[in-house]
Amino acid sequence: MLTLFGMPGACSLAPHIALEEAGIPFQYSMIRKSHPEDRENLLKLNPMGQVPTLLFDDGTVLTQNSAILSWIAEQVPGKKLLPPPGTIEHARAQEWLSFLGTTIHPAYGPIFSPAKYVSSEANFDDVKQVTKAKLERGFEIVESRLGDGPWALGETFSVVDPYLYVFFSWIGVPGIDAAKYPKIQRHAEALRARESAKRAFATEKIR
Ligand SMILES: N[C@@H](CCC(=O)N[C@@H](CS)C(=O)NCC(=O)O)C(=O)O
Repeated sequence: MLTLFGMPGACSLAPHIALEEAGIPFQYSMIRKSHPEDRENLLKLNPMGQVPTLLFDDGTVLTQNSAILSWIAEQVPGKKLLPPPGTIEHARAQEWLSFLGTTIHPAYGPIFSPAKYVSSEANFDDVKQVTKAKLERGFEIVESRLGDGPWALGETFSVVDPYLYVFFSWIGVPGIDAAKYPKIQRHAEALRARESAKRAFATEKIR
């Protein structure tokens, strides 16, 4: 059986929800921050020591959200978790995955771990403020791109949606007011109401 390595509420929540949506059998292996052996084991599979990491029965390992989310969607074409390859709609979905993974996600880095970005503690607040502004700009772009929804791609739910949800769910950490983004808020509420999300939240013991 597939094993998804994840941390509660981390970006690995996106493929967790996507696997639940797809109905692909899998087990969830929780990486616990308080258990260094969990990370040691993860490092044997993924040299970055990061989640999500997907382990197949034959020992194959797949990392990176965009690759994992795309793989999941492609296993169950009938569920339309991505538009058909070769279409502009598919390219649009990839555009969303890239934007979220390369613009929104990294902007949280200095907010969660400023010491990885600047050496002097005196600069921590500064780097956090700079990246907070980047995040606000990023979410403004997302807000302007969300049409009438309810989903990122319009009327059809896709693997883009849990990915967007995860990053919006962290918005309070840098102290950004979620109410500035009513469309993304509506999207988050719709996502939270899905059975797949409820099952993933229960497994990760998050709300
Ligand atoms: N580019 C990777 C980033 C993965 C990532 O940053 N994962 C975080 C959780 S959201 C993590 O594992 N952090 C722990 C660490 O870096 O040690 C992806 O898209 O999958």
